[in-house]
Amino acid sequence: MSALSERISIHTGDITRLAVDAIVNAANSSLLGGGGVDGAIHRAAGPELEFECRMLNGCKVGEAKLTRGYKLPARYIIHTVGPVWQGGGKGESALLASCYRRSLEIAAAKDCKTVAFPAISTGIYRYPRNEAADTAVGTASDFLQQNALPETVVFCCFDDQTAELYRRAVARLEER
Ligand code: AR6
Repeated sequence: MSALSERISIHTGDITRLAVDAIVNAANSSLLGGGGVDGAIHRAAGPELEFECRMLNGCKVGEAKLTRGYKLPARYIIHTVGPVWQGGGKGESALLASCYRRSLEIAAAKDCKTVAFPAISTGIYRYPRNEAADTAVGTASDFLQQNALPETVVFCCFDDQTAELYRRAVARLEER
């Protein structure tokens, strides 16, 4: 087992249930809630989350901002805004990589040992799942190789097919 595969874990299930130091939210630039995983996180965290989010003045695509986790088992929520897929020629891949990198930087600055990510942009924002998994795993792995924290990155997939894409993305990276 390489150090990399020991520090990346792939989980199938609901990210709001994970008792980790921080979960990442696939938000929109208003940070005031929405559908998908964002809606689930706001429902599970409770109304105080939106109250804190209102003070943050939104968030740019590719950037990330931190709040408390409120009623979630996770201590923090890192809200990031993924790109809307527009065919791939509008810098989507660099913006998606930036979401992962900025979220990991914030997690490290808060001493988070374990951080869980959903598959950012692959739902309502229509980013192709396979390409998104490659970017997620590649960016996280670069970060882990250069930083001691977080110790572990969890990719929390909502279904088994997505989890399988992540397993293959990790395997491709380890073959290199
Ligand atoms: N746990 C883990 N993953 C989940 C969960 C959950 N509870 N619920 C959905 N997913 P999406 P986006 C998966 O649409 O594409 C919101 O309205 C889902 O299967 O939540 O970045 C925001 O406010 C998919 O793989 O986020 C924005 O407006 C992944 O999470 C917009 O949607 C991301 O799907 C963001 O769109």
